[in-house]
Amino acid sequence: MTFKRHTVTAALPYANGPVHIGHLAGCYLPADIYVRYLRSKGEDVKFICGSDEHGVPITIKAKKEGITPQQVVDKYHKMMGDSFKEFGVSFDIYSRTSSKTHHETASAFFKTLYDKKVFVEEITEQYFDEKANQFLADRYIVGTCPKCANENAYGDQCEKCGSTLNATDLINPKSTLSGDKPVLKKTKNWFLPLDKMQAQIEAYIDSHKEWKSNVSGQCKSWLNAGLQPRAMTRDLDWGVKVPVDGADGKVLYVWFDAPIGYISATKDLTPDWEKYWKDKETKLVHFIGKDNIVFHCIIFPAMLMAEGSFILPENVPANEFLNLEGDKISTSRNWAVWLHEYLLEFKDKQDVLRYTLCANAPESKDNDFTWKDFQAKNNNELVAILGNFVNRTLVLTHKYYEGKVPVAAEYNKTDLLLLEEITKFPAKIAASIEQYRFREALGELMNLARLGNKYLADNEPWTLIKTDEKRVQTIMNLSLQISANLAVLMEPFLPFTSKKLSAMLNLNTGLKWNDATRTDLLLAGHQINTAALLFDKVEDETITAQVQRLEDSKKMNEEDKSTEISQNSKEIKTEVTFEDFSKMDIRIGTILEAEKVPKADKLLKLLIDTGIDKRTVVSGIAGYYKPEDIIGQQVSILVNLAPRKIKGIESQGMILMAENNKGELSFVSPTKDSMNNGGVVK
Ligand code: B3M
Ligand code: ZN
Repeated sequence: MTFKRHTVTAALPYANGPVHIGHLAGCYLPADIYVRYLRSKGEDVKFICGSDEHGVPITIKAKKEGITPQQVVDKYHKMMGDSFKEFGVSFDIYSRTSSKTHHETASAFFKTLYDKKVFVEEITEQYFDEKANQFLADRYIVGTCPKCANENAYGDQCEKCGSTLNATDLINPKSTLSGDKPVLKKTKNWFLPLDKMQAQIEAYIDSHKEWKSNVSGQCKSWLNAGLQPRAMTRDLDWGVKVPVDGADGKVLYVWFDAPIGYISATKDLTPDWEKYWKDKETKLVHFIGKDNIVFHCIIFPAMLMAEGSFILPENVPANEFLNLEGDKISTSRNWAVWLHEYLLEFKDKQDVLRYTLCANAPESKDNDFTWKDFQAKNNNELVAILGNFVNRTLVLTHKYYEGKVPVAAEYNKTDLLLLEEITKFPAKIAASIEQYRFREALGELMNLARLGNKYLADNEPWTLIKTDEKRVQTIMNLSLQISANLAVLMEPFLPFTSKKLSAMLNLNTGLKWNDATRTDLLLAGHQINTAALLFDKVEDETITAQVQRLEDSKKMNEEDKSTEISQNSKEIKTEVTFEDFSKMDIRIGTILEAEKVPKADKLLKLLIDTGIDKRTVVSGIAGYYKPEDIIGQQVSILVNLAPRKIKGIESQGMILMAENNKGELSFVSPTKDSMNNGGVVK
């Protein structure tokens, strides 16, 4: 089936943190390559994205930072939008789900299904926090996993054993809001009866045998397990209000509203939006990461089917995950390469990261990003193959012909073979892109540069120039044609370099994909511009610095864990005897000196007069106290704690701190000035 137009979406990222390379490799980069290719083919395409601003992750982040959910999403929406743009991700619109259009669209969509009596209303018992006076989303409940006894399992999942859980499965459930045991309370919600739609959804999935195997595999396993009704509303106050009577204090389930975000973003983009969502001749493709498969392949299609007037996704090319230096990317552990930081540190090197991430894309299995590999891809491929070929061609053209394209007088057998080869590339690369095999496509692009390099090396125009000027003209003409074709074909992958090269070649703007089947894009006599290097080497120091930064965050995490001051808890620790307690020698001391520990945000190095001696203690209080403010402060210090090294400094003891339920710290110190250093705390 051929299509008249394309709607391409990339998953709406949660606006609760900046973009990292895992996001890029997972969906934004392949989606961008696909869309740029379609545009180059002259297709009618809309590329849709925006921030997902609802859902529990946002409210959790807000609580953590002590700001409102709106402040969280405002901050990250701007940050993500800016860095996508600078990286060359060419969305036609980057919208957001807190927009008015979205609230109206999602709300109307729900109302349509409600009026069609699609939903099943059900009263269930949900956990409620009486102190916080609110129902608890799964992520706000922790307890013991019934399968593996992990004490910190969430209401929806145990991260230790990987089981999917219901909040009511947890043993000893606790609300993370108040720390109290939540109570079960009845509440009404609206369910999408996926069980009744099983056959319809199965038929839809079955009709798409061409989907990637990682995608259809996940769909099959959901279908085999039997689809269950799923609540499309939640008892929460952040999100799109449920637009029916008797639904106060409820919002749409974030996975109901978020995919509708694609539709509302298209509405914000063009008054013609319906063409892109309701016309059978439109091809709808969703680029996502593997954790979003079920929502895009089963739940969203089910919603669209139930509504009735929309087309269904034609393909959902999901990628697996990208790891970093052998370890899972993690925001909380700061184990990531952040896009905004990369863009600052590697100015004008967007294409190097685009190249590395595409060449290493986790298309069929999880894959690893390493800085060493980044360096190797840059130095051995971009510089040594692509950059080298183009540079030799342009420099020689300037040297021999003052930058004017020479006439190809006559072709010999090698030339004719080469000409034939060149014309095949657009179709080869296109075939891979159309099957969402971007690594393979990029490999083919590089093969064209390799072909050019080999042609130059085999024919040695720099030697021939002394004996056969005519021949050199042909060689240089052909090399220039290859360079021009490269400029066109690399655009989806390396848009910045394509622009640079096109400018150097003084190439017609507006060339399309199929123009690269020609071998006469540069006419004889055409003047090219000054040559500059397309890529420069990435030096060892640069890579070492990046690896060091990651090492530092790993160390920091380990130290954070060991110096972490235990959270407030209602539970009393295991009983100890008086003997146990009296083993601890706690004294009054005075802080004599205080300074920050380099490269450790939370740590201060203190010199303390204990009345017995003067000793160094490393303490995790830098978030609460400035060094200069605590000189002279009296403290309680445990003096017989075994010394240990923190950040290379030997810490000889521990000062006692009180912590309130906001995590704020205060010294435990005597209230009478007359208490002398060395005085015993008992
Ligand atoms: N925000 C999940 C994620 O960022 C979710 C995607 C929504 S796509 C409609 O992984
Ligand atoms: Zn478990």
